[in-house]
Amino acid sequence: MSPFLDADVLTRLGPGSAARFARDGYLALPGLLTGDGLAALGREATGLEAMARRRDFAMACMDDSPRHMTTLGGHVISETSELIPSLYRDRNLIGLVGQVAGEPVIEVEDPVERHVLNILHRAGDTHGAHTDDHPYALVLFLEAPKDPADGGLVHFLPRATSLRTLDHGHARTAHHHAGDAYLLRSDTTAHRVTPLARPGLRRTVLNFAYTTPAARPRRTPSATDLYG
Ligand SMILES: O=C(O)CCC(=O)C(=O)O
Ligand SMILES: [Fe+2]
Repeated sequence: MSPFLDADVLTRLGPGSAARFARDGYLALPGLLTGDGLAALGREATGLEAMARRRDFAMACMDDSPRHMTTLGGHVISETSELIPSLYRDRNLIGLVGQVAGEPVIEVEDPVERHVLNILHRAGDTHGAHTDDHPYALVLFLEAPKDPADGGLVHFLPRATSLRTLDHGHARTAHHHAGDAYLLRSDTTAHRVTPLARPGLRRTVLNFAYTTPAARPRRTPSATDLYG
């Protein structure tokens, strides 16, 4: 395992992680990044932020849900960073994702979508409701508000029939700290990130997308809208 990842995260979680993921469409992976991993990826993200672009729009293909955030697509990340693409390809990390997913997973070919950087850094910044084009998303937290009352929570509903169902009842929210991660069944779980509650807060994540040999990616304009 890379020195930047805690190889024992699934052991710490105990048995039943794959079953919980299948039921919830979500599994928290607290402390997946080691202290060294968080520091190195944090430095990398700080360097990349200068190249990232501000986005403020409603995404038409996702029920006009809001995007108020700064993003950088995988194609630009690959030109600048060795660390992020090599961590994305890490065989042990891909093995861990497959263990939780309950099926072997593979890298996404699309250079834009495979690994992206999302930064919320202004009051009200939010990554609105959507589903992803690829089946699995591993989200790594580099910065996050410490207090759940400050927002930046993941709000999600597995097996969602529409994005609107996120607002009705059974959806869950989850709070994470820097160094944590979660795995999401991201093509069928409606999800969003709740707005940052006040100025002075930051929430920075890397999203690693994975697929399966059998999956046929949905082709929505969402990645081009947000990272193109
Ligand atoms: O920031 C998050 O927790 C979710 C990111 C996400 O949904 C995405 O990049 O597609
Ligand atoms: Fe997503």
